[in-house]
Amino acid sequence: MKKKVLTVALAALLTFGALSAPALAGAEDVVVENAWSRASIGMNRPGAAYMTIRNTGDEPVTLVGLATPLAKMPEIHETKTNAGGVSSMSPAVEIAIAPGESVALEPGGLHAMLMRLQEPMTEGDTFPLTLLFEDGGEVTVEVPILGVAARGPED
Ligand SMILES: [Cu+2]
Repeated sequence: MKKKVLTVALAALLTFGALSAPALAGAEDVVVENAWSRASIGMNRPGAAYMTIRNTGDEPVTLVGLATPLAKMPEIHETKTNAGGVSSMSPAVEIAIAPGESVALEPGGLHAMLMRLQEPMTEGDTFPLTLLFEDGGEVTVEVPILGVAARGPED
């Protein structure tokens, strides 16, 4: 009986999808702006990348992971500073972005941590970074590598 309900629901979903194509919401509605990163000193320290992720759709989207040929272990991290002024980073498992909202990855907050760099990050180069969303969608951005002392996308 449970199976039958599921089948009906699936049929309804497929019909809806066919009728409303190509306007399915989700990762397709994600716009990434102002991506940037800093040049690295060698490859022993991880790199970091920053950007604004905007959900222009009508459905919430959830960022669940990252992929890039530049680093073997790219992770979303969050920097937090405690009452004593001590900063620490921890992995942010998933980041939900409500419809019409945006999330900023910026120094001192959320960031894309690029661990186990496969090559040095050289000023003037770019690298592709793919954002993986819960609905299976992906958005790839080309991230410019700025100077070692850059503090924002305009530096
Ligand atoms: Cu980090």
